[in-house]
Amino acid sequence: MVLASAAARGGAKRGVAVASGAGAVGSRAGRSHRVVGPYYGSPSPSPLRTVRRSHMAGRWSPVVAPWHLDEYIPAFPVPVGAGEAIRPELPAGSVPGRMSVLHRAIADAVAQVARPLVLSGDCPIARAVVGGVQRRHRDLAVVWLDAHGDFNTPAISISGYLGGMAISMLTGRTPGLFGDGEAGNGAASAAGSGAASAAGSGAANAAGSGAASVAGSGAASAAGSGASNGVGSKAVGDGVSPLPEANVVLADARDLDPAERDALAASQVRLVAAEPGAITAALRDLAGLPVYLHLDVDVLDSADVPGLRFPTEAGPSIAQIEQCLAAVCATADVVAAGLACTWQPDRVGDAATRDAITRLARALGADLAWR
Ligand SMILES: [Mn+2]
Repeated sequence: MVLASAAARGGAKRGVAVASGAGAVGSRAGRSHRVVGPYYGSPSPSPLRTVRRSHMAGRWSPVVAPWHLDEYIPAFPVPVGAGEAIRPELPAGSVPGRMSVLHRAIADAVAQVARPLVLSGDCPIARAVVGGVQRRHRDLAVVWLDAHGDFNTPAISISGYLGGMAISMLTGRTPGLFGDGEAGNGAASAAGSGAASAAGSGAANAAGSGAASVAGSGAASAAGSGASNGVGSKAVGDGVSPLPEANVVLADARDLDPAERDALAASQVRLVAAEPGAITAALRDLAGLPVYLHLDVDVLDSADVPGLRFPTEAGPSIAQIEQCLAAVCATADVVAAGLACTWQPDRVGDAATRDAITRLARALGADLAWR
């Protein structure tokens, strides 16, 4: 097992395995309004018409999942109208086992609203969001903006940090990590407590290389032909269907570990620049699929968003990312979005943090006010 200090930023990410006290159970159900009706304006296809189509997909329902892996974040900001933050009681045990319980609670909350906008403290929660959305939309495309690849696995990660594996989790590259059945206890026993502190248990390595060996085959034919197409032996766990790699558009990912870079290059994931035209061009191949739009705020130049857990310089400005978000919403049916608010826990409650979240949400068409 390797737990080295890594030069690469992704490698520097570390998981923290401290069990946190748990609070009351509370999954929220918000209201949302799915507007169905005629389009107005030009009768012929046009950008304006497309914008209206997306705009009429419905109002956003904010959902707050104030967690980083299995740790509750007390200072996490909660917007008006979001209801109670999701805070199930987590069992003692391994970090993946605890996350499994958490993710099932989040998936349940997400499934109860038509158009969830999920504010989270990490990226792996995307697994729960996708799981909830899949109950309504079987096939999904994912647009993922992140400074990192989130494409590590227990087998290749330098640090073992689970937050750097979020896309691998979604695409079934971490089978056994959370357990493949319904129960979280399965996850705990499969992943083992070793997974909490570092990647290298034998079980995790075996699972990871198994995933690598089936990667890519058939996933290219992804669009619209069934979420399980070409990913038969992959597993996400907790009833979540693996996403075909080709359904994932990964924007930016400027900070990759060497093995992660190789894995991405050999995969079907569509790696693009964080530019509106590049993202929408990649989405064109996935036309017709509803989209889950995920943003890790660390995609932003760290100078613009002080206090991040894993700041990465020389990134896009807020204005550029706003354009990316708006472009995706204008050209695709964005049925769910996630803003991973990966600030340090003592900075996530800052006024500047709320301002940044407000701007990003507004680019999606959501007006957030704060309690
Ligand atoms: Mn991320």
